[in-house]
Amino acid sequence: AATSPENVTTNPKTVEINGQKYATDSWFNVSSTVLSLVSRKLHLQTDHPVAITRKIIESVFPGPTYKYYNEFDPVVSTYENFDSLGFPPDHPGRARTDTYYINKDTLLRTHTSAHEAELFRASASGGYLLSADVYRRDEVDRSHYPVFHQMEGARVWDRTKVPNGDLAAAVLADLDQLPKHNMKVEDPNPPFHPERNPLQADHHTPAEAAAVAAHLKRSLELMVNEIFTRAKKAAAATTSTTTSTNPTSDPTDDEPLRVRWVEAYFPFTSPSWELEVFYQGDWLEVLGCGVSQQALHANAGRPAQMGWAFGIGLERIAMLLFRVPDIRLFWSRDERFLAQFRGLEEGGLEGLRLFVPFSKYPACYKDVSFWLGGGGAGGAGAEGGVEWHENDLMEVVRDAAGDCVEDVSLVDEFTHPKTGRRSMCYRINYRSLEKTLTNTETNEMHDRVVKGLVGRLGVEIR
Ligand code: FA5
Ligand code: MG
Repeated sequence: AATSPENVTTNPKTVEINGQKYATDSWFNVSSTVLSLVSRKLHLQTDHPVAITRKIIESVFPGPTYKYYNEFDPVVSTYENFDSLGFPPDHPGRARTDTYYINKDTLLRTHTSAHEAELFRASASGGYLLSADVYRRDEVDRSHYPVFHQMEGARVWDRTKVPNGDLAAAVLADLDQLPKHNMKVEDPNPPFHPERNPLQADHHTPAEAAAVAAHLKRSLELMVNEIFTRAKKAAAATTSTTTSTNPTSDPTDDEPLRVRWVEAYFPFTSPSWELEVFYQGDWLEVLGCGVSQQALHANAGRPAQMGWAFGIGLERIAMLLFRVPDIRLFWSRDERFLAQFRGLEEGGLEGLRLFVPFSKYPACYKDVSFWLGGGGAGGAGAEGGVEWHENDLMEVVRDAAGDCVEDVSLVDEFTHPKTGRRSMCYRINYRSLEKTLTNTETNEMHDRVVKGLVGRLGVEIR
C-alpha cells in the first residue's frame, strides 16, 4: 500500500463537507487541499471577479423568465453527475484519475450539469441559471485549477402550455423578443446533421429543433456580446488612466467581435455546439451547449417539455474580461489582487478596469526524473499494480507545493530498449504570486514532491 505524505487525507472514515458528514470508502481521493477550498464559493463573494462575471451573465438572462440558483451543494451522487445525463458506464470522465470521489456513489460534481435533472423537474416553462464550484483532477498550468466555477443555463418550453401546441412557433416568437447585436457570427453548419450532430428525430420535428437552436444561439451570442463589449470598455478605461507606455492596449480592441459556432458532442444534448470567440489573435472555446436530450425531460417527469442548455466556465471568462494572467490569482487573499475589484458591484459594474498585474516574482525550475514502477525492472507503470496517469502526478505536486507551483510539464520520456521500462522527466515551475521564494522553501517543496511520487505513485527516482 502507498505511504501517505503529510497534507493528504488518506481514507479517513468520514469527511465533513459544508457541515455534512460523509462516509468514505476505497474510492476516496480528495486531498485536504481541495477539501479546504469547498467553503470559498468565489462566485458568491462580493466584488470577486468570478462573482462579477456571474452577475454580468445573469443580466443577459433576466427574471422572471430565468431563475437563479447559486447555493447548490457540490457533493452529488455518481448518478446525478454521470448516469442521469446519459454518460456510458465506461466514460473516461468517471475515472478516479479525473474525478474527486468521496465514495463509490458520491463525488464532488465535475460540472453544473449534475443538477439538470432536478431543475428540469422544477421548471415547467422558463429557464434557470445555476452557478457553482466544480472539481476536476487535471493538469497544472496558468489556466487549470482543480476547483473552478461554472454557470449552467437552460430554457425550456412545454408543448401543453404554448398556443395551439405549436412549440416551434412559440420559440420563434420568444426569439423575436430578444435584442439584436452586431457581432460577426460564423455558423457554417446546418442546425443538425444526421451523423455529426443528429436531430432527436423520435422526439423533435426539424422545425422545433431549428427554432430551439436559433433561440439558444442568439441568447448566447447576446451574452458574449455583453461580456466583450464590457471587456473593451474596461480596456479603454484602463488605457485612459494609464500614463506613458500602456501595457494593456491591444491592436484588436477596435475590431468588431467575431464568434463562431462549432459542432460538438455531449451525452446530454443533441445537436450540440461549442461557442468560440476570436480574442487577442486566437479562437477560444468559451462554452458548450445544445438541445437537451429528451430522456432528461422524460426522467424529470416532464415529457412534454423541450429546450436548450449551456455550460460556461466563469474563470475562463473572468480571465478574458479582466485579463487575469494566472488562474491561481482568483484564490488569492492578497489585497493587491482583491482591492482592484472592490466597490465594483456597488457602482453597478460601470467602473470595470483591467487587472494590473503586480510585479512578477522569480521562477524556479526543477526537474524530476524517474522510472515508472519502483523496485527493480518492470513494465511500463504496471509494477506494483499502480497504473500511470499524469493527473496523479499533478495531484502530488499540488499537495506538496499548493499555489507555489505555476506549471508542470513533461520534458522528456523514453522507453529503455532492453528492459522496456519507461522513464519520464517533468519540469516543475515553482513561483509564488505573492513573494520571492527562498531556496530553502523551493527545495523543501521539491523534496515533498519527490517523496510523494515515490510514496504514492511507486516511481523510482533516477
Ligand atoms: C461541460 O462541463 C458541460 N457540462 C457543458 C454543457 C452544459 C454542455 C449543458 C451542454 C449542455 P466542458 O467540460 O467542455 O463541458 O466545460 C464547459 C466549459 O467550462 C468550457 O467551455 C470552459 O469554459 C469551462 N472549463 C472546462 N474545463 C475547465 C478548466 N479546467 N478550467 C477552467 N474552465 C474550464
Ligand atoms: Mg469542452
